[in-house]
Amino acid sequence: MVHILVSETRSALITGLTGQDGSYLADQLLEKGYDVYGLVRIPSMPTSTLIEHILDDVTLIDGDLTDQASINRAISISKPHAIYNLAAQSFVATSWKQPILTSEVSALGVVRILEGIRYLAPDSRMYQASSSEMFGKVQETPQTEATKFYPRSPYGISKVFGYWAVVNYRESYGIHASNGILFNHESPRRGLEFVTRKISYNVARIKMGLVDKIQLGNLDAKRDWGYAPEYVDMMWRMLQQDEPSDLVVATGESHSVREFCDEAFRHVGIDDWESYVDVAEAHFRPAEVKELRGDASLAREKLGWAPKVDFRRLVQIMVDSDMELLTSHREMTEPTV
Ligand code: NAP
Ligand code: G4F
Repeated sequence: MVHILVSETRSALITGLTGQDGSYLADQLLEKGYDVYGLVRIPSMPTSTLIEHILDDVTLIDGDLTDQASINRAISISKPHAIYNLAAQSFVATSWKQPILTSEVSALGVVRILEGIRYLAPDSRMYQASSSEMFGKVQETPQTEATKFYPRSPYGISKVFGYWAVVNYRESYGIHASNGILFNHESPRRGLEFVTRKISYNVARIKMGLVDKIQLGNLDAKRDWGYAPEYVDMMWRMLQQDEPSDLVVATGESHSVREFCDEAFRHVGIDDWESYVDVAEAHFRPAEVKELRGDASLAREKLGWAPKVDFRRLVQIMVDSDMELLTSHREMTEPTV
């Protein structure tokens, strides 16, 4: 069971503050009374809308996961009780195009954080954003904490490296570091390059007559999709454990990209959605992860965690939010990937 740490104001350092998870985590930690610090890449600041609403409440420290000095500086300034390492080159498709950068950030970046903790904040607790992509070409279904990894992309490989770095620093130096093995989680704050948001955003555009069609890749890929704010809550819960551990966080259900389209178009009253979708070779991957489905029994048992937002509700939340966004005339620039 969770032991909640109650004491003086606690401080948390979040890497990846400007992303989907970082922004939700900051909201939740501020709500709990933490002093929140974020390691941020300065060029992203003027454009990051996800943290606009909390800019007066958080302390931004410029830095980069490829730069040890900036990580050390961030740790020295924030004196964190908790460090959430959420920063990554997180888009799987890009990891084939930028494998070295992906490894620098998403693999070696984890070691840099751990080294910073080791020398500057050995008593702080660390959360590492590990991923179901580590299971890749799955060796069993559903996947649990005991399932063997078989990554299928440079991104997946880098996450396996980060996972083992956390385990090794825990065992070597007694650092309180945990891996959350999170399955896909989505929300209105999801980047437009990821398939769920690409669909919800374009379904809204099609409904409003702003575009005619959407181009997608493999419609048969299946994912275990959950709702991001609930997954971020689990990150915090994991750091409240007396002993660090590695836990799968998932809904236990998988659905295909095709089903996501079906639900999203149906929600806006379009039944013949196939005529609005073109399948394009450019969106297929060199090696595909066909299906991911997680078993979060251990998280449920140890931390009392269970997802509440189901697949259909998730799709509705995302489509409704994009309809609202476009109704307020805020069209976004779509990435070309
Ligand atoms: P996201 O929205 O893509 O956010 C990634 C964050 O990393 C952004 O804040 C980005 O900053 C930052 N970043 C990228 N490169 C960096 C660098 N070199 N130095 C410092 N910061 C850098 O990702 P997310 O969906 O919130 O995911 C959070 C973490 O969970 C990631 O590690 C991801 O790999 C992992 N994960 C995600 C899922 C999921 O389904 N969402 C599932 C499992 C694991 P900029 O604004 O400057 O680009
Ligand atoms: O939305 P995706 O790009 O997410 P993917 O590759 O599952 O990765 C996400 O989840 C991981 C957890 O398992 C995270 F670690 C990672 O950081 C990221 O958040 O693609 C989902 C599926 C893939 O099988 C892809 O081939 O959708 C398929 N797909 C089909 N058409 C497409 C498209 N994906 C994208 N991005 N764009 C398409 O047009």
